[in-house]
Amino acid sequence: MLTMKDILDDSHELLRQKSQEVPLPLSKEDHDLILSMYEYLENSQDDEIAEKYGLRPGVGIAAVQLGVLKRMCAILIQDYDEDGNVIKKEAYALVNPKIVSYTPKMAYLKAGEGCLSVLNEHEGYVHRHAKVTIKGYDELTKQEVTIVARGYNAIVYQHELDHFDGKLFYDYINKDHPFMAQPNAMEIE
Ligand code: UDB
Ligand code: ZN
Repeated sequence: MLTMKDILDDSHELLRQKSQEVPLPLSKEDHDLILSMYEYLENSQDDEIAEKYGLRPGVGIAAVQLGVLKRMCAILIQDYDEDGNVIKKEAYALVNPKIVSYTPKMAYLKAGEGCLSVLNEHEGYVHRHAKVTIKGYDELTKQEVTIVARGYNAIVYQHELDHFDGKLFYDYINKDHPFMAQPNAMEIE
């Protein structure tokens, strides 16, 4: 199973390189890797397992964060009710996902972003498209998928897909005015 020691930090130059498209169907090696990435997200969101292995609770992870320059990422975004039951789950193991359209309207997380590969805090707003449509192949369901993501979910996909092109969230923070919102940008709590 993957743990924090498998995840590269941003001092590693691989994180700044471009990932390559992956041939389908996946090789056994690529299949095992993307499933273990998805499993990391599940484990990290399980309080007991996360505590036992010291996992940061992740909502997304890209292959390059494990040192593999391939355009693959896993996503696990869950909503819970007040008793802690999952009421909504968005789960994918995406191969070659691509943004096919987006709204000009922007959004940012009020609390800013972090990254499994970034240990230091980088404060400030990270503006991203408020709505994106993504196409790719999902290795969990073995089919081509079209995903329409809004708000927080849209931010997660853009953060992960940026990893494919060597981009990190803090590249987008305005150095002089980190908390200056762009006109008409939507704030997400
Ligand atoms: C994350 N996690 O996974 F509401 F179960 C962040 C880290 C960097 C803090 C681990 C996160 O937002 N977790 C979270 C939030 C919840 C419920 C829950 C877990 N990422 C993914 C990443 O680094 N991918 O490369 C950073 C996010 C910042 C904005 C979008 C992705
Ligand atoms: Zn990241």
